Amino acid sequence: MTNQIKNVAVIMDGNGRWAKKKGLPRTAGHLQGTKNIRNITIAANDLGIKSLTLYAFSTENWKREQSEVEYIMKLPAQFLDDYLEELIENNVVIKLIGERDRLPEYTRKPIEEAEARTAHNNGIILNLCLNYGGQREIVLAVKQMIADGVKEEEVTEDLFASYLMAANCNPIDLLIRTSGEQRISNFLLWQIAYSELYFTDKLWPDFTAEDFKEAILNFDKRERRFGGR
Ligand code: V0D
Repeated sequence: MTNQIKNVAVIMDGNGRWAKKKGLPRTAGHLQGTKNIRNITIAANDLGIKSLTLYAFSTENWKREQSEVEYIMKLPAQFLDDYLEELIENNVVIKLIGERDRLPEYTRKPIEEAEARTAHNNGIILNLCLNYGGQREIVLAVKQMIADGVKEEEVTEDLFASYLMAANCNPIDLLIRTSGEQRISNFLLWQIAYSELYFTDKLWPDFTAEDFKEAILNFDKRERRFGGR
């Protein structure tokens, strides 16, 4: 039923608010959000979705308090410590999308090891966008095309797309944003040209596999009604 869905993207918003509601420090919300990445990845894989693209950190977030940023940057290593073996058993492929060179070693290294260990898997592709910005991605693509001496008449949508950081990330069929905000916030821009958009008030740590399935069902209904594109 859902086999036409290739790529679902999610803006995982509301971790800080989740913690505040519970009287916990913001970091507790981020930790809970990390656990939910595991749940939603397994759910999406079970639904036969080809790839799940998650926005975990935007350049704007760098302005947050340094202790919070440090905590967040340690989450990838913790996530992989806790769940990599299980994700491998589920055939998940892990990929990092973003400016890697500006990530601290303790963040980048475990992710690159996970990429290497999962590259040959044939299950869902889990794209983790980290130190990623949609406008930055477009600027970097233009710079590289100029550096490569691409000629004006050679520039096409396909060539341009091949220069994007998220080049091997399929077009997004469905973009979900949790926590009530109805904005793109400099997440994928080029790749959402034909996406359906789905907004929910649920905070990311409260967004369950059931909620995810509901979003997918809603997408299927829209596709059946309008035939897509
Ligand atoms: C914080 C909600 C897992 C969003 C989820 C540094 C806010 C929890 C990862 C992760 C973050 C990244 C790469 C990877 C494996 C896991 C993660 C960040 C934030 C940005 F290969 N959770 N998580 N990355 N949060």
